[in-house]
Amino acid sequence: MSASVAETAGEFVRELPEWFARAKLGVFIHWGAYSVPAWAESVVENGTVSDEAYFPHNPYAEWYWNTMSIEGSPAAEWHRKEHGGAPYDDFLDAWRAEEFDPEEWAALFARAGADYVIPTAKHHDGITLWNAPGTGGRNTVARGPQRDLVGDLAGAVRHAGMRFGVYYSGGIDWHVLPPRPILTHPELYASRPMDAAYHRYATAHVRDLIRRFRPDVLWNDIDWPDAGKTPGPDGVDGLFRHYYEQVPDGVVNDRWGVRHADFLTSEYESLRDRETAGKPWEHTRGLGLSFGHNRAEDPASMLSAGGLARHWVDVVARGGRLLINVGPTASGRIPDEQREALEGFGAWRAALGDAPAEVIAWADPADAFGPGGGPWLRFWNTAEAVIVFVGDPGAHDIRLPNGATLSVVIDTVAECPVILSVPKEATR
Ligand code: FUL
Repeated sequence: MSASVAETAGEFVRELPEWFARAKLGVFIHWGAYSVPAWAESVVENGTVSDEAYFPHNPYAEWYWNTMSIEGSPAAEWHRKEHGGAPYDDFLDAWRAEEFDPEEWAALFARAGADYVIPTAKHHDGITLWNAPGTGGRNTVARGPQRDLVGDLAGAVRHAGMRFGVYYSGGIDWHVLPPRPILTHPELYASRPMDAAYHRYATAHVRDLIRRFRPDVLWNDIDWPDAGKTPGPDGVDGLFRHYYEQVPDGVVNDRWGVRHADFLTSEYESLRDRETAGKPWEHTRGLGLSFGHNRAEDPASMLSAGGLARHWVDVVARGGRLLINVGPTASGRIPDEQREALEGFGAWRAALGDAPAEVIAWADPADAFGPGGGPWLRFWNTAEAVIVFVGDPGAHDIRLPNGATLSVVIDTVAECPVILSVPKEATR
């Protein structure tokens, strides 16, 4: 179905395209020159500590350029010792992607049951993963991998039957404004290039992405240059209008700094209020504490298949969709622990069938959970059944959202929750 769109003064009124309304799982890919050092401390989780405790110990390996620029930070020390303080762009040339096999990645994501896949087309370091206009050769076609990574992935992902979107860092571009460094969230928003020239540059990139790849999702990050926020055909509104004309069932996220968004985003423990704002939403996180591959990731903070299953079930039970991230190595391999989590999750999830039923929002969102203190429970409300996910073994009298009681004995819970389907009649 293609969505209709009406628009007045930057307020687009459109139905959420059906494919996205039903989508429950996306795979995010953070892959860049930062995958060469692939290093961050793995001690804090985004959204759980103050800025002061966060930025010098940033767990996101894709933030390496900023974190290595913070004097006295462990990343600065690491960079000096391991890389002799080399300029960041040396990593672009060292990034070879020699093992990259887009079909093999796409097959893995499809086995995990992904509905859509979103790679970073340009992250904060400003390096484009396709031959973007105006980059003067600072892209992966001219340097490093010497491949159109976005194009190769778009083809493979669609061939495997999934939707394809792109991430684009419209707000932050460190090749335009190098990190000074950034130490707080206000500084983050203030260190966006905001002028008209950068707005034109970024707009040309997004238009080029639309023309070449017709992305099903435009996932912008950290706002948009202020010069492009004024209403009119040349600003973000005009860009959205053009996008919807070209890709009628495409969607845009909420990180453009303008009124319109097709869906809201939360990230780890940040922006969680967007999950209950009454709009479509997507939660994102990495399998560990980082999006980019981090060779120093604490194994204890990695989601296994079971952790991923619980996280996904929880997000969907509350009406959202999960955009789970993989961080490939610079050579182009999905690290074993990430691969195993996706494979194990996919094998478990297959029990739900190829096209899991549409999950209907509960009248009372609290009905997504069982009562506290009991076994780990989540309830999916579908047209035909209430699907119950039980995360703990034992003899349970499970109180369903309609008040009926379901008595079950669960001998073992291997890793992922046990799935029970209770016909709707039995829950009335
Ligand atoms: C954040 C970025 O700063 C992270 O590096 C990552 O891309 C995440 C999805 O969005 O805001």
